[in-house]
Amino acid sequence: MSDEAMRRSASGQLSRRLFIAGTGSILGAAALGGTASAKSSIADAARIPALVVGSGYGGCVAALRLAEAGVDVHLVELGMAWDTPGTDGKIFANTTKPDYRSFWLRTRTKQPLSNFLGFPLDKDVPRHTGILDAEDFSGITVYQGRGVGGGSLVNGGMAVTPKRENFGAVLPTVNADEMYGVYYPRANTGLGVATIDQNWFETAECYQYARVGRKHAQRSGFPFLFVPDVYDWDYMKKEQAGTVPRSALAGEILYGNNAGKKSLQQTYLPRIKATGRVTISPLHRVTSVTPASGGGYTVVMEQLDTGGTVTATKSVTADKVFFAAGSVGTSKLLVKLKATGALPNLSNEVGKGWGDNGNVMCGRANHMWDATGALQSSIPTAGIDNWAAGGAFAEVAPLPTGIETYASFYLSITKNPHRATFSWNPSANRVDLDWQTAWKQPSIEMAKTIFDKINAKEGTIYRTDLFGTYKIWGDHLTYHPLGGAVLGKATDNYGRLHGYPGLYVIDGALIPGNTSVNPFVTITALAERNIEKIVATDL
Ligand code: FAE
Repeated sequence: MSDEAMRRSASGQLSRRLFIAGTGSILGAAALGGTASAKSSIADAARIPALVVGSGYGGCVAALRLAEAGVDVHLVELGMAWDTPGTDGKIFANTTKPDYRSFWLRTRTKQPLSNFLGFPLDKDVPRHTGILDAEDFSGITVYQGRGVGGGSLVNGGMAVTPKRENFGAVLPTVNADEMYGVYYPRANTGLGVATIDQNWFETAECYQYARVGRKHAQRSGFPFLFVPDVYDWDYMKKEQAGTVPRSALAGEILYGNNAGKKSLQQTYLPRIKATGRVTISPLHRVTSVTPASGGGYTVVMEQLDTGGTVTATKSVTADKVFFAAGSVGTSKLLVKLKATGALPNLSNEVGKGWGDNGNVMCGRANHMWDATGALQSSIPTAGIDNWAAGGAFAEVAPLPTGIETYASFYLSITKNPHRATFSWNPSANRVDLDWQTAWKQPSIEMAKTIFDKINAKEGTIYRTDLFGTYKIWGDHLTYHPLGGAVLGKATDNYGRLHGYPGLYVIDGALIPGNTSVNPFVTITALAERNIEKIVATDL
């Protein structure tokens, strides 16, 4: 989307003409009338060549490449379309003011950073099919995006290709030469990845926090890296200059960005719509996939209203089904379908190998001479690399409160060895995950290899007020769920599910629990690799 389009979008003045021009035919027309009108969405009893479950990175890559190969695709998405302004004229809510748009079917927010200066931050909100799902399992809360565009709608856009020497541990059965020669470059181009102008970084008020983070990292001898992102850096410069409506500089991120960020809505999805071969059905939840008597698969789905109530149940027959509901969504579906007899021949590996990418958060309290700035860009742009020596890569993250906090905040990705398993719980009629909160301890130890050293060097301490009262570590959550249908185990080496020709996994469920860095570039690159093979050999 151009800067002009983003400005209009941000101020809620998106014109009908601009919108249709920008989004293509079927979905554009339907979206203007609200969400997921019957006309735009998938028809009951349809017979279709390919159905993609979920519209995050894996789902968008699959839909685009299948459509380009001449296949008609139905892309079915649990969340909303996120193309219609809300009551304040904006599509997305601000992180500092969560409202009905912010959380997936909750009546109270569950913010990752739950407290500040001793005060709890959560508040009541109307129950709505909002954008961020805080999905609770017994030992962990897994944050995920809900909507057409999946996690790209809510994430920080940090677009990191793992170091080549770490790739063997990330995807051991995949040819690294092909990934680094072809598919990582393809993913980076498709996603619009770019690195901040480092001259601008040195003076930008909104990155004072990152410069303080760099000073502290380097004084303790840690390598400090600039991290690429999908944010439009030219737009951010204009935000800082005050010439466009602010998004990253207004604290927008967790509940969506009204401008600036190149989510899948600005990259893969316009290309998908331009093929004219893809029907997108938001607010549809796939609940069952079974072999159909005449070949292909019967796919059952529920249509929801924005209160989460089921308004229709549809059943279609698809020749091929691509599971792209995210690591948790895909794993839960497959585990249920195997256990309940819908797909009994799925591999016993289904549901296994799930990890949290070693996520753990913490904050540090700086001295008064190390102010981190009242104005902070919500888009992180740098990290501290202690992976080889200590098993941790720490994002220097913002704390965009609008006031000076003297705090440095970090999301660490660590080499946590624990892997959890999803299993069907028949009495509760749900899928459980056996992760234990205590399994975060190795991640804490690895993060401490960085922050204990920095604190000792700087004479500073950890913040204890961000995740509760006197609690240092954000060890109850992950932003990066990975695994559950691991490549080469639950599937073959290209995501084909064992036992069922025509069923594929093409999302973060394929990746065995850890990518050593933020995961979406790897998810996208692996999807590009796999779909190329599937288009060439299976169509
Ligand atoms: P995903 O993007 O989650 O898409 C799955 C889609 O399937 C979702 O839209 C679901 O609503 C939908 N779905 C689920 N169940 C069903 C069903 N039954 N029927 C129909 N649809 C369904 O999957 N990663 C980075 O690399 N850099 C970052 O800076 C970063 N920051 C993050 C910040 C936050 C707050 C969060 C939550 C995540 C962040 N991530 C980041 C993680 C990243 O967004 C995530 O790895 C990818 O989005 C996963 O991509 P998938 O295609 O696997």
